[in-house]
Amino acid sequence: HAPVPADGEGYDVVVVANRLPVDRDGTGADGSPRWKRSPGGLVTALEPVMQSQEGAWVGWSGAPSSAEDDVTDAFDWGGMHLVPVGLSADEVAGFYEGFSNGTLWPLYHDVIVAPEYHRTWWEHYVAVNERFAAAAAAVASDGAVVWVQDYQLQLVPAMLRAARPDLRIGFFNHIPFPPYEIFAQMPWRRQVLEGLLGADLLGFQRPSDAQNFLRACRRSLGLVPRQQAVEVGGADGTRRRVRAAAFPISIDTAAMDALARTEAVRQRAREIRTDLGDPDTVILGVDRLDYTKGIGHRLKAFAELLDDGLLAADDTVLVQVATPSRERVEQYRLLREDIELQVGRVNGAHGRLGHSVVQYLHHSYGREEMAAMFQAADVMLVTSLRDGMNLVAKEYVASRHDEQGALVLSEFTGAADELGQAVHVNPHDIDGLKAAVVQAVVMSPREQRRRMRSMRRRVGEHDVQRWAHDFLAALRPDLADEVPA
Ligand code: GDG
Repeated sequence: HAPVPADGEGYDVVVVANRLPVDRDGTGADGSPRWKRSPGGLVTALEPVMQSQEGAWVGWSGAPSSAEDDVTDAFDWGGMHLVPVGLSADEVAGFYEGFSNGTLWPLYHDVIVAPEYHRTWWEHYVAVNERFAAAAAAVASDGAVVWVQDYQLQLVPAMLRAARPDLRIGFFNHIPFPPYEIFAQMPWRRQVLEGLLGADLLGFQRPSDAQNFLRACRRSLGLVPRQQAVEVGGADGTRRRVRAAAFPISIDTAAMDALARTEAVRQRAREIRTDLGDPDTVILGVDRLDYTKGIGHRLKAFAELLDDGLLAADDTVLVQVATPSRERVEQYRLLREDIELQVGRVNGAHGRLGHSVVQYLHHSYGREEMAAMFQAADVMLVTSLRDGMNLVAKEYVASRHDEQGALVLSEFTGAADELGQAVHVNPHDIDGLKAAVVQAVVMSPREQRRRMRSMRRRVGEHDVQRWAHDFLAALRPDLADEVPA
């Protein structure tokens, strides 16, 4: 066992995530590193808990250890204690780009591209998971709650339990958990399941993900699930129950709504439409440039609608924000080439001087600009082939305080479970996708309002603060009163 920090030392709530909640923002005048909060809901969701609870966050800084801007010492930021975990350049390649993004990501997203199984990647994955577990074990107070995040760290729960049996351990999987027939491909499937089973509570996006996990436990480890849980043997011969359940993640709805209502954002939304040439219809897609998002399917449907004359090239613009992502991974380079070729073809066939039908933007934008784009869009397209949740769909809804706009939403997203009033599509069915886009484009303001109201109610009631509250309360009921819902 690892030493437990002395009484009064250590942190009562510890989050362990691949990345720290901050990004490097240059260097201060005194030579010390400057930090800015990283985008994304996880920080927002956990910040209040961390601040009220003596919280620590263990994660990688984002730079390899050899890089000049790497940090090694823990520091306090925004009311939290941040503990950097160092990764060598080889580990970034093997653990992060390799096993996390070249093996697990495609495997867990229904093998949209073929996962690669490399033993050296696995070795890096084990070694790096050990380092995260050791860092967490060193800062958690006696009996602390430790919440491990996501697929990069599936071995941490068991490693942590072995080192620190006093801890209460939770794990949340942000991406889908695949059906056993797919999961079974993985050469290290038992080790992964055993790693996860070190937790007391496993959270998934959808009930079907939790069921897939429990089925994998039965098929691979012979554990029989009962009432959403399996029993495993503890080191001391006792039995321990591990629960697996759905905790659908969400966004900071109030913050998104407030941002969208500011005059600056409303003004910018009007400007965007003017800059686009005041078309009748603005259609929007916002995704990391990732093969799970179905960007190619979307472009194909859009191009065919123009070919068929069902959308007018003069009066329609598709704005596609494709945020750069994982650019050192080969599949992502190939995807970028495919998408850019497709965009070029549509614009070549249907554009005219001074007007492109597809505005393709391979950049990332600030939050305000995103809110303005959401407000400027008549139709939002979310066509993922597989997506744990998809926060963009919820952000679109939260930013439409005018109760206008139509959301086309893939049934293969977690968000589809909650947003029943979106126009649901199977993105593989190109004719179905085309029909859904037309339905959204011609939808009456009245129907838009009816559907948007219902979706806004859902996202208003189920925000990311509630997600964190529900998970932590299920993990340790005594925390329920201390975490704002
Ligand atoms: C994983 C799962 C699950 C994107 N471009 C910009 C920007 N974004 C923001 C979006 C949204 C977030 O990034 C992306 O979240 P998604 O949920 O859409 O997708 P993943 O990145 O794949 O996230 C997913 C999620 O984890 C949480 O559990 O929902 O299923 O795959 O918030 O708005 N934000 C800014 N500029 C950009 O250019 N500011």
